[in-house]
Amino acid sequence: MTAVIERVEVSVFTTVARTAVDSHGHRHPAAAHEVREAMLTVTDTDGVSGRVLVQPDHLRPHVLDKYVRPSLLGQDPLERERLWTSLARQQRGAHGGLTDRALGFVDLALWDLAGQRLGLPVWKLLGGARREIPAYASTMCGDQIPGGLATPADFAAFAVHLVEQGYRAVKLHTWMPPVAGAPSVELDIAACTAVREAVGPDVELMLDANHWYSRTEALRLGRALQELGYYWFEEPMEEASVSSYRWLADQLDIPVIGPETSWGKNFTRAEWITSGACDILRTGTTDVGGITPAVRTLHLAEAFNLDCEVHGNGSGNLALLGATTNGRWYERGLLHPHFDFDEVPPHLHSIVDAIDHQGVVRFPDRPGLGDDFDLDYIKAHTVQRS
Ligand code: LLH
Ligand code: MG
Repeated sequence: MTAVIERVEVSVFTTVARTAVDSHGHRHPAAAHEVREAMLTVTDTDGVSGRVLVQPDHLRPHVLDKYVRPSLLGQDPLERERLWTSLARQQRGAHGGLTDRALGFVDLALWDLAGQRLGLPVWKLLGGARREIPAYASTMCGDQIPGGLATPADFAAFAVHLVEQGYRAVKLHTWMPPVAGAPSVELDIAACTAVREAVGPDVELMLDANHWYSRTEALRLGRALQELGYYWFEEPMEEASVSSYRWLADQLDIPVIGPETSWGKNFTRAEWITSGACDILRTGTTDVGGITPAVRTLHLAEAFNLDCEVHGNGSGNLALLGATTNGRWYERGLLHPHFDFDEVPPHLHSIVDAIDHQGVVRFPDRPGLGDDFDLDYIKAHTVQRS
């Protein structure tokens, strides 16, 4: 008999973090402190579970009871296309209550379940296009931390350190509010110049700046980047204004990449392509509503001869990149001189995206998404279930 979905649970547990987000959502290093994380578990009638770490604000009890459980319970967990579509079609009537991220978390759990059931890593289930990928080092945003990322010289010194570790590409996130004095086109240009001078011409460099510049500020910054031989220019302006990005891309030689944060899943990405608003498309499992629509965006971009780069780290994005050659890099980060990205947090046995000395990440052999959860730790530290 076909197994069907029997349980959908979110467990909130305590763990230890060494980063914290500021009032604008940017992550910075912090002293070790206790935080709450959450795991979504979808289990079928054969006892096979799919698991993914989630942001519980997107999967509150109301969202689980009103949308997720009615769509999933009693259904075949392997029919992801049908389940994703059924959930996505409920977004209109949910008036913002059922987010793209919520769709993404559910879809990731279903992909993990499929991998666990079939004993295969998701990147192979998706087609297996390659076994490894170069990572770019993606820095945290500029800050005011002594010896951190407070000055152009700090960015330059950190970039040299990252290249020594093996990375062949570095992406800067420069200063953004609420950091005092941010944003500043002049300071961004100074940091980008210092990094280029420090690492030389052979390292690929990218910039992800402010997200709120005006058109003229973005153009001035983009012209400086192309002089410095940067590889792409990311999210300098509000992404809802597609015509602003077309205006920018029309005037620059440096590839403009986007959108990252725009809602609207694969549909928005299609609009960016046909509007000529980007030279490289952007997707990501939590940005577009899961692996299922992210695969669609990768194939869509490919058919327009556009690269499509995947935003963000984690097992879902890694699995996606193993299924395509249309994204050239894995975004590894966010990195900072005062933060050890490779340290294994207590709720994991190992990290999914270790790099070798050439800055390359190998796709995991473990079944499912490949996360190496310490389920005993998570169970012992669970403080809430819904
Ligand atoms: O503004 C930030 O903190 C970063 O841009 C962050 O959102 C990061 O995830 C990103 O954009 N990476 O490309
Ligand atoms: Mg970005």
